Amino acid sequence: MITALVDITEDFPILKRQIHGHRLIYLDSAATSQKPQSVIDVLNHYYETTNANVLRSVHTLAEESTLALENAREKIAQFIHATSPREVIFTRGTTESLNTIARAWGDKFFGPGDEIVLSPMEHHSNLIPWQQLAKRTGGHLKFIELQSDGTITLDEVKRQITDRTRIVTLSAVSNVLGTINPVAEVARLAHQAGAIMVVDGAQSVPHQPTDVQAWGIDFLAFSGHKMLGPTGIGVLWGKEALLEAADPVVFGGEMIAYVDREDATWAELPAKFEGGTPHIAGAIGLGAAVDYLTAIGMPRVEEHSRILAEEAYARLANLNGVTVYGPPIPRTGVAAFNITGIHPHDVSQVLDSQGIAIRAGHHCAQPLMHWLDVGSTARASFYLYNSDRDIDALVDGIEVTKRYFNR
Ligand code: 7TS
Repeated sequence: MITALVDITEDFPILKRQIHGHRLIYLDSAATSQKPQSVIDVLNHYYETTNANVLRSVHTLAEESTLALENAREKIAQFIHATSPREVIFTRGTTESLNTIARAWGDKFFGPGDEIVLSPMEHHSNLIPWQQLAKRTGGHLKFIELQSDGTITLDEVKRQITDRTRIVTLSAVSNVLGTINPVAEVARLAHQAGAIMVVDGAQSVPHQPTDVQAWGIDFLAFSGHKMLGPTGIGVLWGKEALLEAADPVVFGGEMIAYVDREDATWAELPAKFEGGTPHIAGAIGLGAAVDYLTAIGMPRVEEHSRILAEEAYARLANLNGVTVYGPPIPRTGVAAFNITGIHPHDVSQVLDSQGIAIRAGHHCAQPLMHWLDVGSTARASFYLYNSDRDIDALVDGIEVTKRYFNR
């Protein structure tokens, strides 16, 4: 019996909703997670009591607001084991973080003939910014070919890295296959070749402990909304020396040291990369999400997410006419599948009629869909408020769907 972690479903008010007369079974956390009451309360409390712009005015609200923002930054720095909060840049999310790295570091240090090594399982957010960087500079993309189960081997990584490789980038966890990639080992190979290692942590930071120093990586991107926080807030973490060396990409208020009519100089980190008014409430809400996850303990969250994803794989793979993608074990967070002869959108719709929310589509990973030789898949994804009761419901729901379409 896999229960939701310490019966925390009570903490998530949305899980009390009924959908088409059924208990909501939310299996779409890889798209966005639900939010605990403590995060919702912190957002309300901020707007009710503290709201003011940060880093500029000298009045009580402005000072409290700035303190709350910096307090959140500090918590997030500790959560990912950053050396300093100066390395934590607030962005809108993983997508903006990865685009920022490609612009800020890439446009300065990547040149003609240089190579970016990445995998075909990347989300478009960790592919298109590199395609565009290569186009702007005359560089190339090289792909780490996948094993048949959707994993990568270090031998294949070694095969793709050359002395022209300047950037190696990988999602720590695939949003479709659930594959857990060996980012620390790949970072070592990248560094041996003199390349930097960029990690897309959108699906890993919510589900497993993150230690950027132990991993030995250079940049990490992740989103607040997939880890119990608000939408519109995310993080770009980078090693301080690399962030110092890189150029800002958003110019305007609060990111400068000095401005005259013709030119400007840049503020210290992290302000250099945070031009304009940040999503203050969002950052504070993400701090509250980090508090919530830390109180439970990320090792427990990791175990829970893995057990659910592996259990889901095993149960779905046992059903007639159902194909599940990615490695059976180890995996985390997701189980993408297809039912023979039924379009994933139809699967999703029939499941929705039973209160079950999943995602169907290409999951912003079209090259991976080509590799799988499918147009799209259905995908159930799990988080700490799910239990094996939800997998039971999914399995029953799939059987209902098959009967509905006479399969
Ligand atoms: N990278 C990965 C691995 C992701 O799974 C996602 C979002 C992103 C980047 C982009 O994150 P964003 O917050 O900037 O949008 N993945 C998904 C998904 O799997 N279903 O909906 C969004």
